[in-house]
Amino acid sequence: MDKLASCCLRHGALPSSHNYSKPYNAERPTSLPHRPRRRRSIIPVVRCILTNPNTAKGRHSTKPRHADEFSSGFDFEQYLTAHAKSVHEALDRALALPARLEHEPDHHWLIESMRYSVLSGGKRVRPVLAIAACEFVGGDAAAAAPVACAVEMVHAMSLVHDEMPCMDDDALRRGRPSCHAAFGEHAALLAGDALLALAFEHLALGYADAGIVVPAERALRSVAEIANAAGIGGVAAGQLADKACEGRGSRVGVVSLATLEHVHVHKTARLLEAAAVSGAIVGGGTGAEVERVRRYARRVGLLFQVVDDVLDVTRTSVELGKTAGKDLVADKSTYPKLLGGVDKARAYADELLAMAEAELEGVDARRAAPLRQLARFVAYRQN
Ligand code: GRG
Repeated sequence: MDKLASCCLRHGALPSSHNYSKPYNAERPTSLPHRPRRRRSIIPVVRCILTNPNTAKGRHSTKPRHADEFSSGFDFEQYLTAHAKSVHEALDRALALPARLEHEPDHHWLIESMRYSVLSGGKRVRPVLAIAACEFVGGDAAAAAPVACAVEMVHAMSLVHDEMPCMDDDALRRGRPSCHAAFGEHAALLAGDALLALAFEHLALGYADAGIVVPAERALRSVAEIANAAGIGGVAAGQLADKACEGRGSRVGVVSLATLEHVHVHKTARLLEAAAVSGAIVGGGTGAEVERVRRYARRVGLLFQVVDDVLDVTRTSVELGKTAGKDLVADKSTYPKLLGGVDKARAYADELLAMAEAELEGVDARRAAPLRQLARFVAYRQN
């Protein structure tokens, strides 16, 4: 394993000097903003890029390492689009507006703000990862449906809270006003809270509701995995560590590569890992299979963030559907900054991709194809 990659995959501890205090924004809006016009649900359309467009002439060529992969006829674009669509439909059902709320405008408003945040497109990487991992261990895609919806709800709520004025204060997400900009700050905070609660309600009831038979012990393990990834073992902890690093990016050596990795393993990678691991658990994977999936997904998760840092400085807001160049403005440490440029960060991304793919070595190529192609999609995504 490359020295840099091995260093970066050790979870660095945060220096004790980090300041975790942050101002609490207690401002109360005096009135609710205009309600946005209801839109039809957007079924995500996924464009796949499975080779590195920036290095088409071969420096970091990503030609399939296994010739049999293409001869197996696996169509990843079709796989991703079909599963993204089924997840979207399942989320739409899980967030249905009950007719009895017609006369409860505030309750209605809460559910609309949740639907707005979850059904607004997005690549659906985490749910499809859960489904692919479930199938990888021999499970049926249907068994992973509740996990797929739950991780997407947790992801969506983390975006809603991330955009709020007390966090990143961003008015744009997925090419349209972020939840707080569209529904107001109170509603956004509560939409996030309610989505987090609904994720676990859905994990508890989703199997029975859909007539899916999954042993309760497996469902319970997935609850523990996703709860840990959302909270102190992942996203919430990583976000706080990330906020503590803001304003320190331009001071050389203040934020180390180990600290940056600690932030991103928690803030970003851990939820992708939990999605895949939970998919493998409900799919009936053995202990060894689940751990193989975990190692694969941890690398894909970190890869996801390295690519995110690169996109932040190489793409426009229109291309990303969110505000580009934010890391510079917040004076954050990023992989391009700490590794010495975009090319070095891209090279690190290629290393992580190779490490993720290495976890799939020795497995039947047809069975490994969705996870392998998903890793490449994460590596070469354009937004
Ligand atoms: C989860 C309890 C809990 C709290 C949330 C605000 C917060 C605490 C965390 C922020 C986490 C965050 C926004 C991390 C960034 C991860 C990331 C790179 C998101 C972009 O994901 P994509 O590209 O988005 O998959 P789409 O729109 O495609 O779904």
